[in-house]
Amino acid sequence: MSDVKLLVCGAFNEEERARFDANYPNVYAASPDDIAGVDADTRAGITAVVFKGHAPFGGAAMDPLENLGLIANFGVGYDAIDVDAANERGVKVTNTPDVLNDDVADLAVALMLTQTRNMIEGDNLTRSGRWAGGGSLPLNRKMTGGTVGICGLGRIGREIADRLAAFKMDIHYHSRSEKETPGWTYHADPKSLAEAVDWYVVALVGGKETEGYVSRDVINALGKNGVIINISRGTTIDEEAMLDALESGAIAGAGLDVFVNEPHLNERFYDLTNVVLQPHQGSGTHETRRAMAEVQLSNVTAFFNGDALVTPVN
Ligand code: 8YV
Repeated sequence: MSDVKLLVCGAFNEEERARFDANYPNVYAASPDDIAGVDADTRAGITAVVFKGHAPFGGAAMDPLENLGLIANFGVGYDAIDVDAANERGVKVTNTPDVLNDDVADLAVALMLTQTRNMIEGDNLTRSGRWAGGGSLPLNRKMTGGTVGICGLGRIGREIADRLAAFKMDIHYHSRSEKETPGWTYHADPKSLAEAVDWYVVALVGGKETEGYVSRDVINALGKNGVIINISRGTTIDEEAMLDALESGAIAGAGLDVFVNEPHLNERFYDLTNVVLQPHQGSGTHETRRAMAEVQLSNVTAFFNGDALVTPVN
């Protein structure tokens, strides 16, 4: 059996790969589907996988690793990993919570402002010379003092709400249970939240449980002043229903960092002028990605040393 115990799987950048190399001899697979292609002797020695990305990591990708004990995910959301399949095989899964809350919350606020103040068109108008030629940007809507709903008041949702409180917004939220807040309004269901607000920020966890949670009914309840912001997973929203509402003017707009079939977007998005689209960059700063890598590596080290995992999910 080879002495390589770590398999690196996914689109890690050079710095991230170098960090693994400096700590543990490892073997690389571009995606979970490529794991079976690693030579059998090396596979037999693998006990831990570090994973980055959103490609499905199911039981079929775990089975070629007969001694696998850990999948350490790079990201707080681990919906790509089939945790039931991991449980059945006695495989532990870890994630990287908390260290990315600030960046994802910052991006949510940036999406709100960019969409509401039509900043992409403002940039185009300015750099194209159309402003100098007499063009002007139509007036937009004020965000400060508006009414916002956070769908999912977890760690990231809370950071978003805290930021929006500084914008003097009237904050409403929906989550499984009522939370302790500085007087924010609780809604027991996502539709009642939509009826009460103009900005609707989706900060749910991904996975089967929340698939289509923001349904057609919820989207339509938002009304023609409604703006949807999504920094969670594309799957949490009925995307076709959202596109229908954006095209018909049933809602005012959207700011989106995540999509159902990303990076391959539904082409209907490209013709819309009332949306701001981002390439799933919520946690994408040097500082945060470094912190995520450290949490991921600390789980691997704990596992190899036989210590308690730092951020286990199962
Ligand atoms: C990704 C994310 O991990 O943490 C999450 O759940 O979606 C992101 O931070 C990152 O894009 C790398 O895939």
